[in-house]
Amino acid sequence: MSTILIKGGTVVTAESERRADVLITGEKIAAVGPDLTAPDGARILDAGGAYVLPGGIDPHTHMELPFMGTKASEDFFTGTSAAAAGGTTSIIDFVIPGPGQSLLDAHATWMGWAEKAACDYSFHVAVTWWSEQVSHEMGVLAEQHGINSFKHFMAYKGAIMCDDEVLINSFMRARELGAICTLHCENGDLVYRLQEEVFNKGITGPEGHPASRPPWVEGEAANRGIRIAEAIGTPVYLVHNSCIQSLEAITRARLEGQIVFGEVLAQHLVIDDSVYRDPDWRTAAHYVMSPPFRPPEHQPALWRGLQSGMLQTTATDHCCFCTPQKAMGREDFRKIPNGTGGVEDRMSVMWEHGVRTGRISPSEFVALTSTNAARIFNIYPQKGAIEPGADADIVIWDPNLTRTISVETHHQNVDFNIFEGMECTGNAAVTISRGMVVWENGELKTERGRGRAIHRPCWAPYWETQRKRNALREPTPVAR
Ligand code: URQ
Ligand code: ZN
Ligand code: ZN
Repeated sequence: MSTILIKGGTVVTAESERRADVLITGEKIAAVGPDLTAPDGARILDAGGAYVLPGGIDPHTHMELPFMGTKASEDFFTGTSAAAAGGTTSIIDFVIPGPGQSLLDAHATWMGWAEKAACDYSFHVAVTWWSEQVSHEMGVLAEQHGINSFKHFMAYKGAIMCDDEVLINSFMRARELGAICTLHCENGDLVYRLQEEVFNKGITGPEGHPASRPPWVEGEAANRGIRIAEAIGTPVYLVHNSCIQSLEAITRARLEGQIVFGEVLAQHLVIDDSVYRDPDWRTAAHYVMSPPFRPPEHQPALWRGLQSGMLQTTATDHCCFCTPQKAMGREDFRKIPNGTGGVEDRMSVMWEHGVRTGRISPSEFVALTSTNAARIFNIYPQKGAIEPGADADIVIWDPNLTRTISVETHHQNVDFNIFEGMECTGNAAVTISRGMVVWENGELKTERGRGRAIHRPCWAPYWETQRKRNALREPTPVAR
């Protein structure tokens, strides 16, 4: 069994920073403490002057997703390898059955695709239709396959969109199972009509995309999803919050004691809607994703959401389509496959624009890139922790290591990079996945198929507070 001793680093957890060594035996962390001695035969990694962090967890990716008539260009091996190059050692991806398709069949299909993964993975399973069969299969997934989160798209009318009836049925079933509901919050009916209106005005280019899904379309769905969850008493997690309006909906609910979690994508924190005004159609189309990039004033609000604890996680929604795929919408922005990448860059971007600017501390960085997602999706301390018994998913983070993000050097399987040219100081020097060095000296050492599915039990302690808090809350006063 291999042994690694990480010497001389500063261990950073969501709670503290301290000088400590980390001893890894096999796939697990064996000891954490000052001046540990290396057993015979141990490999020594010098972390002097560097931080030692829990491996990043990206709770929102879409490797090889079939979507909008094509398929995302990143697969589970190349995507988890690129993730490792950036310090991320676990992903939570999505099983997205088509309407009428068995959730169990879809889960088996995605599990087959994920067998090639280089690092660990899990799935949110989407509920895109409703029947007794769906209800039954949610139970099988929760009880036998370690699925504790079910996804709901409130957008994408005519494809995978849930109406309120499906939301209500699914939320009630999730409550029975002790599962959490995750939500893509855009009013899909509104988007559909606004797209038609914009297109019929002759706006056919990528600039039509943000014009047809303004922030209040996201804010309406965020509030509606939260209120349905409140009425039913189900914990809820809103993915890719991009604007002030959804943040306000989350903040209000959390201040009322409801258990609502919010995610923000690294790209929404640093890229604004000016990208859609690029004269080169291809460049503008590269940034077509939903929710779209917003006017710059939304970014400081999202950072405040992270600083205040109203938003708890960062992700990437890594869903890559190459330029020829984006060109499917050359004459009609509604046909541009929605999605952008970033699984390799999230942690560098968060360090550069978060820690180095002073917006967040190193401990908050760990919470936002790893530990909070582990706690919310009930895989802590197996993941997201540096303590004996935890999986040895660790990053030696060199705060002085610089890199310029570029398609020329990235490991993602896509022909552009939305952060092109961004200079980042602070990067992963060494990434370890369950005790194996998968990235060091700028070189990937991942092994196809070494990744494992992470079992995520229901009834997370985090969510149990939901019911206690609801019970404690004052009954809504009867209108006088
Ligand atoms: O909506 C999502 O999260 C998937 C389909 C990726 N695409 C996107 O534009 N966000
Ligand atoms: Zn989405
Ligand atoms: Zn997504």
